Parts: sequence; structure tokens; C-alpha cells
Amino acid sequence: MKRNVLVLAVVALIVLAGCTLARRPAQEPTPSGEGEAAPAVSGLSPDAIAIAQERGLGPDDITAALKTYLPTGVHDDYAIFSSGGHSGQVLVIGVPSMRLLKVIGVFTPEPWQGWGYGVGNDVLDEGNVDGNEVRWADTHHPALSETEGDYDGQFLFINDKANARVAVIDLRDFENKQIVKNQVAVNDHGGTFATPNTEYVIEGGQYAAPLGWEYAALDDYNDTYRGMVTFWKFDRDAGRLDEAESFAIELPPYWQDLCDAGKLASDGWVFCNSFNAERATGGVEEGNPPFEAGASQGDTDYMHIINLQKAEEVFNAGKTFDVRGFPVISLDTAVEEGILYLTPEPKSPHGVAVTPDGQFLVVSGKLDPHVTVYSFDKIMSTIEAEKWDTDDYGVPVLGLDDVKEAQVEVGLGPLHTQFDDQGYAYTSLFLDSAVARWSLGGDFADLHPEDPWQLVSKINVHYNIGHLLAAEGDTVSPDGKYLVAMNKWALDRFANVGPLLPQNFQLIDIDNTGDAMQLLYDMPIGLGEPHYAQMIEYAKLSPWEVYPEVGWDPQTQAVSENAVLPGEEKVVRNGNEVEVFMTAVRSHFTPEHVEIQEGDHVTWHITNIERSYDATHGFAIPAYNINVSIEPGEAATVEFDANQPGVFSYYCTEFCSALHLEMAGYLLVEPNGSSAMLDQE
Ligand code: RUQ
Ligand code: CUA
Repeated sequence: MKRNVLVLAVVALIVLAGCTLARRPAQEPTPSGEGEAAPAVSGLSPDAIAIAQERGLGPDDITAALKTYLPTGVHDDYAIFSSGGHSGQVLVIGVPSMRLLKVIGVFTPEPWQGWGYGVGNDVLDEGNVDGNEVRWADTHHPALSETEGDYDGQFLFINDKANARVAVIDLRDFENKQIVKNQVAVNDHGGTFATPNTEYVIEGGQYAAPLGWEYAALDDYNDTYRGMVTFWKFDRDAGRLDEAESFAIELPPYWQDLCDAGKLASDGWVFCNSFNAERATGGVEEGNPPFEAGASQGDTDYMHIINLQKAEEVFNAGKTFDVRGFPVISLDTAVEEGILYLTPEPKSPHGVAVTPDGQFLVVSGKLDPHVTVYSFDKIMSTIEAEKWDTDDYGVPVLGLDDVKEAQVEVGLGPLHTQFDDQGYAYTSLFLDSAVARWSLGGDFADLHPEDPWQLVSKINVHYNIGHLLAAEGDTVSPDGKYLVAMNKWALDRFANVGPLLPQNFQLIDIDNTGDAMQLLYDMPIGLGEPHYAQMIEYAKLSPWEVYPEVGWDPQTQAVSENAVLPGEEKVVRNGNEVEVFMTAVRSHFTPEHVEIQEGDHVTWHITNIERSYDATHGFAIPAYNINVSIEPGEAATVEFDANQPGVFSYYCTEFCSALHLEMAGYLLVEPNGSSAMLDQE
């Protein structure tokens, strides 16, 4: 009872702290100027000094501007692939300029790309949930494909927390190719994370429920509700997740949160944190403790330690049962086969981060000011010695003291951790609204022997940081240089746009290791709340400028059988099936007249026969909800029922040339029973 009160008090304090932090007064826009007078800036031309003085810019502002400014035509060094939050999309952002380069249509229709308005409809349909069209998503964690633990720039995966779905984006054309729906869980959280060679894409669950989205009363929670982790096999050649080679593992009904794949020393293992080891089931309206209190009563939750290599063997041996046709390794089998272990982790943890050498795992409890560092070696020797207790489900629980390497006090509300190339880790502090830089021990201690496992410095951010990302900061070879704080609150940072505010990405210079980190830039994100993002060196990406050949189908990444070449344009009728074969080139469509009958089913193929960089054409038909973007070389096919008679001018939606407005045509849909039709008969 006492403990409940304590927990509630702590929760209340946190809420209060969050509010107080959030209510910091707006600062004058001279964050670096010490006094009133305009700061002196030496070495700048009189013009530059005058501008700096007029705008009230201090030396730090000027260095920040110089570090982020890109002259026209100069490209960014890094790209951020960010979750688009509930927009269901992916954002591509250049670093250091923080310019938005692209929004990729993923789970949600996107009109500019025509995604879901004629093209991409099949992929969006793959994401239907039991026949229900779900056309939004809560995207959380993007994962770049990896080779030997390093980003290879080929693919990007991203999960939808709301509906437990995973999408695959091909980075040759930055287009979504596939959506898979998890059959075991109806929603997820701990995805997506790639294994070091992208053999698997990990999707962990969150809110325990009966597997296969079955019904069971909450009274039966302990016996019938379960957690899960799913391993989606990735077929790199096909550029698709291979459902037939994928499997899940049944987990106890703790709320699994985020996972990370082991690498180098810990390759072949996977780590997931969890919360609600208390197995609280809520029901505040029935006098039960609310989830926030019930799920944070205990001092510890469980980190899940999963032997993926072993799990793969067990799956291949067929020791699984089916959930909605999807193979699942049962909890009992996972225990018997030595696939699953647990170890305590401090209060209400959020996320696991594996150090670049794979030797240590970092977990932060949101209600504990420390990060806890686990040693993979110690985990292995404890397992080998079979030194464990068990939980209520018979899962071995390794003692914290047996596997812990260090605890570092970093500040209030620690969440997520990233790494640099100098042996430092960076942890986001939600309640402090800060980023803590701390030094790693182990082999990294050589880089700064004086202070292994020590807090080194902090930088304030605005406000309530969630995830953070450093350049390649979750790979085997982080780059350092830049860090981005993904802040949940923006309040006074931008001009008021009404009660719904953007999120704020703050770019931080971490290159000057050992000295203070420097805040460089605020970027508002005005669509959905992004969660995680990854930052890749731009040189690792090699996207196409135009599709490799004329008539390219982006879905199959091959020349389409429906490609239309110049001279082959035609309209073919077969009963009431009409097939249009069209080309698009500056500045006309061929044909320009398409005459059909009300009730026809229309299949319309268009090939953009251009080979010039950026010569995109759009194609829109009013009233029929058709709108596609056809990049140079691309072949697109749209289908519709001509259920509406009339005259519909189709036109190009991209201002492609001086005669772009003339790039149009007439679709004539003759009403049934009209004289022309009678004449034909
Ligand atoms: S979440 S702010 Cu990754 Cu979905 Cu942590
Ligand atoms: Cu083609 Cu405008």
C-alpha cells in the first residue's frame, strides 16, 4: 500500500517536472549574447558585422550558422531517415542543413507521388488488417539495412506501432515496396531493427494480448495474454521480407518495448527491454491502480536476452505452432531450447542500445537517474554456469549483479542512447530536457583512461527529448560529428501555429569531443510525431537519377510487360474491358483522345519515355480519384470503372515544360443508351 502511494507520488512529480520544464519562459533570441550590447565579432567584414549586430547574433550564433549553411548547389554530408510519426510516412532530411529533402509515402496515401491514387494501391492493400483498409500508421523506428553491422544504403524498414506492420523501402528509388501485417500481434512497438547483415528485421511487441488477436477476458491475463517478438527474414535479392522464412517467439506478458540486435561480440543475439513486469491490467474506473502506477510498482522490469541463432535452428526444425498461419516458437520451447533469458533492469526502462563493439548493452530506466550497462561476456558466463532463478513462466532470470558492468548517473528521465567514434555515449534525458555525454569503459576506456563509465558533460535541449540520433550512431562504426535531439515539445521555439505544435529536431555539434557540445539548428516537424531516425553518410547512398530503362516498373524493379514505347500507343477494346497504352513526353500525352463507354472497365498504361534527370510527368483524371507521378523511364498502370459519363480532361500535374499546360487530353465517357451507342449497334 505504502509503495503504491510512493509510486503515485513519483509519477505525480514526474508529470509536474515535465510541466515545469515545459513552461520555461521564452528566451530572447540572443541565446549566446551575454550582455545587452551587440557582441563583437572579429575577423568578419564590416557588412557581416553590421548584419550580425542588426540581427542581434552572437559569436555562437554565427558559428552555428556557418556550420549549417550550404551555398546553393552544395549537398549535405548526411541524410536522416526519420519516422514521420502518425503521418505514416518517412522523412528524408539533409545534415547539416536540416533541409527536408523528401517525404516518402509509406503506409498513408501521398498525393505528390500518386501513392495510393492509382499506383501503390496494391502495396497499401497488403497492409489491410483482416480486410479493413487501414490508411494511416504510427511509424516509430526506421532501420537502415546493414552489412557487417554498418549501414549499406540499400534498404530502409519501418514499423507501424498501431497495427503491427512493417514496410520495406528500396533506396534506389526511395519508394515503398512492401507492407507486411503481423499475424501474431495486432500492434507492436519494438520494430524495426536490422541484424548486422540484415538477415532479419526484428519486430517486437508491446501491449500483451492473446496471440492472433483472439478474445480472452482480462481476468485470464496471466494465462492467456502473451508478448511476442517476430523475426522477418529479409531476401536482399528480391528486396522483400520473406514471410515463408519468418517466425515469431511467444514471450511472457510483460510489455516488450524496444529491441536491438547484437553485433560483433554479441552477433546472433537480440536484446529487448520491457516494462510492466508487474503484469498490471489497469481498470482505474474499477478502483484498480491506473496503468501508469500499476506498471511501475516494482523496482525492476526484465531485459529479454534472445538467442536468435538458436531460435532459427528451432524454427528450421519445425518446432513451432501456428498462429493465423504464422509459425511461432512457444514459450516452453523457447525455455527448453535455451532461446530466452531474462535479467532485471531498473524501473520502467525504455530501449536497449548495444555498444559499437557489441560487448555492452545499455538500458535506461525512465524512473532511475542511471544508465545500466550490462556485459555480454558476463551474460554468457552466467548462462553457461546455469546460474539463475526463474520467473512465473519458468524463464531463467539472471541476477543483475552477475551481469551488470556499470551504472552511470546521467540525470533525470534517461531514455535512449547513441554512440560516437571517440568512446562516448549520449543518452537523452526526458525530464532534464538534456543530452548527457558519458564515457564508455571496457575496450573504449583506452580512448579516455582517466574516466571510464563517467558522466562527462550535458547540453540542454528544448524540450522533452525522446529519441536522439548520432551520425551512424547505432552501427559498429559511428561517425560522431552530429547528433539530433528529437524533442517532443516545441512550445516557445517557433512562431505560434495554434494549439497543435510541431516537434523540434535540434541539431547538435558533437565533433568537439571533450568540450561543450554546441546547439546548431532547430528544425520544426509539422506532420506527426517522429520517434526514431537514423543518420547515414550520404556517400553511402546511390539512388538512381532516372529509372534504368524505359518502361520500368518500380514494384518489380524490372521492365514492365505493360511498357509503352513511342509508336505503340493505342486503345484496345475487349468487350467492356478497355486498355489504354499511352506515352508521356514533354509536352504531350499520346493518345490525346480516349473515347469509351459508360460501364467500361479501364486499364490505363502510361510510360514516361523521358531519359532526362527530373523530367517527371504527372497524370490526373478528375472525378475518378486518379493521380500518379511518373518519373523518367517509369511505366505506371491505373485501373478504374468508368461509372461516370461525361468529358474529363486528363492533364499533367508537374510543371514540366513551357508547354506543360498544353500537356492534356480528353477522356470522353459516353453515357449508356446515347445515340452514338445505338448507331454502333
Ligand atoms: S519510442 S521516445 Cu522509440 Cu516508440 Cu522512445
Ligand atoms: Cu508533363 Cu507537365
